[in-house]
Parts: sequence; C-alpha cells; structure tokens
Amino acid sequence: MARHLITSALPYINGIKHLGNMVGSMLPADVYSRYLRQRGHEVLYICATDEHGTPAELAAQEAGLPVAEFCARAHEQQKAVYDGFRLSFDYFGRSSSPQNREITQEIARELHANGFIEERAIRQVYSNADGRFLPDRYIVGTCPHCGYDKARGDQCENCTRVLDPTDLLEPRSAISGSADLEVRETKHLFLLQSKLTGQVEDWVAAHGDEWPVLASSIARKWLTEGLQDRAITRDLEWGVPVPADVWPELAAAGKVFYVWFDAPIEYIGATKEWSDAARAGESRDWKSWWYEADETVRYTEFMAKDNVPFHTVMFPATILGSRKPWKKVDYVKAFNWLTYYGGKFSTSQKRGIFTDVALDLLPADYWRYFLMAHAPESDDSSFTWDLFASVVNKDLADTLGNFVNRVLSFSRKRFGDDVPAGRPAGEAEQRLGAQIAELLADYETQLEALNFRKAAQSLRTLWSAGNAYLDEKAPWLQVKTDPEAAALTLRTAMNLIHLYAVVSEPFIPTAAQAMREAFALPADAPARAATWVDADAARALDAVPAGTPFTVPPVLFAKITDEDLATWTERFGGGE
Ligand code: B3M
Ligand code: ZN
Repeated sequence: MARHLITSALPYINGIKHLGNMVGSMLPADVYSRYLRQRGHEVLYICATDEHGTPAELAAQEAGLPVAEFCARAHEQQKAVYDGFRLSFDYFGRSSSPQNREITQEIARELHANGFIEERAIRQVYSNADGRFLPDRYIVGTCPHCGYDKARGDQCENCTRVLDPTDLLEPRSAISGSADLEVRETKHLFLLQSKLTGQVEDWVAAHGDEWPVLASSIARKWLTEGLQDRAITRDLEWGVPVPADVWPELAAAGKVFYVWFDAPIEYIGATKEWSDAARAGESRDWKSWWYEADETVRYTEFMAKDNVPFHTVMFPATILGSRKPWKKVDYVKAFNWLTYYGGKFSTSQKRGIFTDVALDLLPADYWRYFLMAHAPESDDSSFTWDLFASVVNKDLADTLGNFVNRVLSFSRKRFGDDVPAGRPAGEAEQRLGAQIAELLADYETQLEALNFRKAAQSLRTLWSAGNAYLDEKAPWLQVKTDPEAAALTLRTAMNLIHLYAVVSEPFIPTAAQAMREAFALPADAPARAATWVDADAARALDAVPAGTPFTVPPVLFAKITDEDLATWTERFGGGE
C-alpha cells in the first residue's frame, strides 16, 4: 500500500477565497484524499494559510490590526469555511508558524553552504511617508508609452507593457499616494537559479512525462526561457527573518524572506506542525514523509495553473540546491480557470461567489458536486446560475435524491420498517450487478487517474443505473400482482442506495452519511460500510440483508426554484 502525501496550494491569507480558488486546489485534493482513504491507503492531506508578504501587511493595515493579529483571525475564518466545505485536512497549518521559520532558515543555510545564495546590492524605491521600501507593484504613475495615469511599477494595465518603477512619470506610493519617494541602495539575498537550471531540467525530464500536459508544458516553457537569479528577501516587518548566524548584517537590517520562498516550504512546515500537535500516545512522524522518504511515499500536489511555475521549477530548484534528501513532488495536478459567466472571479473586485457566502446559500455537497462535475481540467469552464441549477436539480435532486426517497418511502409504506426479503435475485438483478461492476471499475479508473470531471460523470451514470432498474421493474405495479417480486426490487434498490453511500462519499460526504445511516446495519457492518464496496458487485448488492431496519432520511437535495435563480442572479450579477 502506498502512503499518499497530498497538498493543495496554500490559500493566501488576505481574504476569504472564491469558488474558483476552491475548485482548483483544495476541493479536488479533498475528493482524492477521501477516495484513497476509503480504498485503505495511508493518506496525509496537508494545507495551510500562506501568510507573509505585502498583501497581508496591507490587508492588516486596512483592517486596523497588527499583522500577526490579523493573520491569526483570518486563518480561523478561512478554517471555518473549509470545515463547512467538509475538507478533510489532516492538518491545516500556518506559514507563519515557528516550524516553517525553522525549516525555511535551515534550507536557506543549506543553499548558502552550497554556493547558491549570493548577497547583492540593488536600488529600490523607498517611500518616506510610508517609512518603507515599496515593491514594484505598489508604485503607481503615468505610463511613458500610453499616458495611462494608473500604471503600476511592474506593468501598465492599459497597454500591457512591462515597466520598471523608474520608467513611471510622476511616480507615487500606491499605499499613501505620497510622491515623496527616493531610490535607495539596499542589499538582498539572491537565489542563483541560473546555476540550478540543468538540475531542474534533468528532474523535469525524468518526471514531467507522468504529469498532465497542463503542468509539464508550463514547466518546460519556463525552463526553455532559462531560469533567472531571483531576489529571495524583502524589506518587510512580517515574514521569516534571515538567519543572523549566516547573514548578521541583513538580519540586523530586518530583512525577511520573500513570501514565495517560504510558502512552498510550509508544506513541510505544516507537516511538522501536525507532528508537533500529536496527542500523548499518538505517533506522528513528519520526517518519514519528507526526509529520506522511501518509495512508498507518493506525493501529489494540487494547484491552479498560475502556481505551476513555482511548484515545478522554482521550488524544486530550492530543494535541489539544498542537496538534502527532501521529498519532491511525484504528480502535479493543475487546473485551468473557473470563470464567472466567462469573466474572471476576482477577490479584489468582489466578482463572483465567495466560499463563505456559498455556504450561506446551500450546503457544501451542492457546491462540491457541481464544482467537480465542471472542474476546469482540460479547459476553462464557466459558472452560470442556470447551469448550476440544472446540474443540481437533475443530478442531485432527481437522479440521486429522488431515487433514495422514492425507494425508501415506498418500501416503508408497503413492507414496513425493515428491508423486505422477497424472492432470490433473478436475471434482472444479475444484469444489474454486472453493469454496476463495470461502471464502478470505470469510476475507480477515473479517480485513480485524477480525472475529476469524468469521475463525476461515472458516478452520475451509477446513479442513473438505479433509476433505470427501478423503472424497468416498476415495483409500484409489481406490488399489485406479485408482492414478493416487488420486495426483491426494493431490497435490491436499497442495496444500491448503500452502494451509492459508499462510492459517493468523496464528492458528497454529508449526503453519503445520511444514506449510510438510513440503514441500521449490525455492529460489524460499519467498518465494511466505511470502506470501499466489494469489487464483486453481486456481493455489493447484498451488503444490506433483508430484515435490516431502516429510516427514511429527509430530502437529500432540494431543488433550486426559479425564484431562487432570479434572486441569486440579481444579487450576484449574471451575464452582464
Ligand atoms: N498562496 C496562491 C495564491 O495566492 C499561493 C499559493 C502558495 S502555494 C505554496 O495565488
Ligand atoms: Zn501604458
């Protein structure tokens, strides 16, 4: 059995994430983790908030809080939303943790010892009014090419030209608006990525073919363009300090590492946080996952495509340059964009649907299923309220929810509170068993291959097979002439419900639990029910024996009405 290490890109701390963030990282990682656990694998699913950098400082300033306080609160807020989405992290850490600080500093020391870090003096813009150096994008002014007066120091949004802050006419601070700026010389650490290009190339050549094209093509493109040496420190108050034993002068000057240097290291840091949080008698060994890990550890990363260069090129360069046996990623699952009516979801412009608001409207399962069924895997995909409503109503309410309710309430009405026995399985049940076995195999194949859209499609086909069987046998007619035949149909359908409970769990854990708990299975059964279904589908359709007491759960999925649709389209803005 493999030991699966799974991470999803670390959500940035400055605000609640939108559905586009969720679908491209945490949610698929959760579906995959849940599936693997059900199949009996050892899984460690790690995530954390990414807390350093200028945007965190500015968000704290806007909130009127010290940055440490702001991050602590924002972490709890995000965590609450992810709990609401039923994300089954083994640990949800913080990149500002002491563990991350320690490991980040250690890796920097190793890079230094191996000759991959160099101190260089650069000239940077300092704002006297703000009392700080300004990162390029926090300097605004007039574009020398097109005259646009809100051009940023790194790029003009209007004519898209790449700029240097010193190109701007009438430059001013984007933070205070002050024009009291000066260029000062300041020292920073540079990671000599140019020296590591060959090693990263070899590593990508050896592993990239196994990744989806979206990930490997981005990695190769970056490598073709060649790796530049990169400043890995900043002049900020909040961050991992440069270790004073190696760089006393820079440490005294208050330099911290750049957020993209310490953020990926937090995958390791958060695992150590998990380890350190072990209760008495519980053994958690972070090192066995990350350091000199043997071949049984398989590491899968989930992220949106804009994060791919950092994970396939920059972070590997850091790790390779440390010359220490840190675990590197085996499989990079990357996603395109989920759009909102073809446009960008945007945190800064508050466009689209945010994860906290989504949960106020509907329970997590509705979103989980829709998002995975329309995951932007091979291409971008677009959220529209119409599409969302039709998927929820058709797949969840009609195909699954209605099946469950129809079967259980009809059986209770005709045969009472226990699963009826009826005749032994006949030809139709055999056919159904064979069909289910085939569909199940397809579902497993898609999940093993991390094809989430196709997996959702297979799942839906499994649900439909139950409806087709029920319509064919028509127990509501059978019961009039041959109650024993009707009882067989209902018992079989109830076994399908139980099977759905098991196999739907990665996508819709809450509904799955309700379906499973509808049956009062004997004491030895829960363990069986919690793991995967028997590959032998004939037995899978026998897991709930005749005589098992059951209850009819409340409606699993309510339909989205035209009125809901109108309200939400109005509230969130539709296609305009
Ligand atoms: N925090 C994602 C973002 O904010 C970034 C991911 C870090 S993963 C180590 O776009
Ligand atoms: Zn311009």
